[in-house]
Amino acid sequence: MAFTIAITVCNVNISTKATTTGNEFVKVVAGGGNATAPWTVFIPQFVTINVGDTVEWYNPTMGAAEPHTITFMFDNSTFAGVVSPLSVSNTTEFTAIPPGSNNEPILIPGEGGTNTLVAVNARTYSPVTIDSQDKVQFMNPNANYSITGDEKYVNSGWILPEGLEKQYPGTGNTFMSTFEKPGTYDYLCILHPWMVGSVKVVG
Ligand SMILES: [Cu+2]
Repeated sequence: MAFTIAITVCNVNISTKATTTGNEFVKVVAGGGNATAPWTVFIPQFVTINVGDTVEWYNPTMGAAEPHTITFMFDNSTFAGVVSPLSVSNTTEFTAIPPGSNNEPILIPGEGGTNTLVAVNARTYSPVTIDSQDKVQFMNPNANYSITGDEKYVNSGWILPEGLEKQYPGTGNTFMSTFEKPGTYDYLCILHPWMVGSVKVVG
């Protein structure tokens, strides 16, 4: 049964396409399904818009805090891994959210008081951009960002179904982007790298 559902999603994914005529607003679903069978697709997968149009991604998964990201890695050197080992000289007490849940950080003691904390890479978790000069700029959750086409990296951060973002502080429900330059903008979900989409911007 699950296999049949996957095939159906795949068909929708390939055949659906939104086309605008200018200054419009296009919605794209990031994920979907439910707790039993969450989808890992963007629908429509391919959108064609005009310069100045805005795309909004949102996560309609029902009853499951399954996160997705909308991530543009324009420059291969900006590939971002989800898991991030970090060297820390001072440690403190880490408390799981919610308290008592089955969750704790990996903390590996090292020599000379330097420890390694294995954490989630903030540049995959939070909305952030890296511009052509390598300047890193974090944004608030539910970011609304105009892509100029000169960036190296644009990430929505984790997008969760409305209300469920509270389980992951600092995450949001939507990501909006206005496209200022013609071109083809491929993106993926960092958490499910087979989950890919593309925005074609025509002038
Ligand atoms: Cu995903």
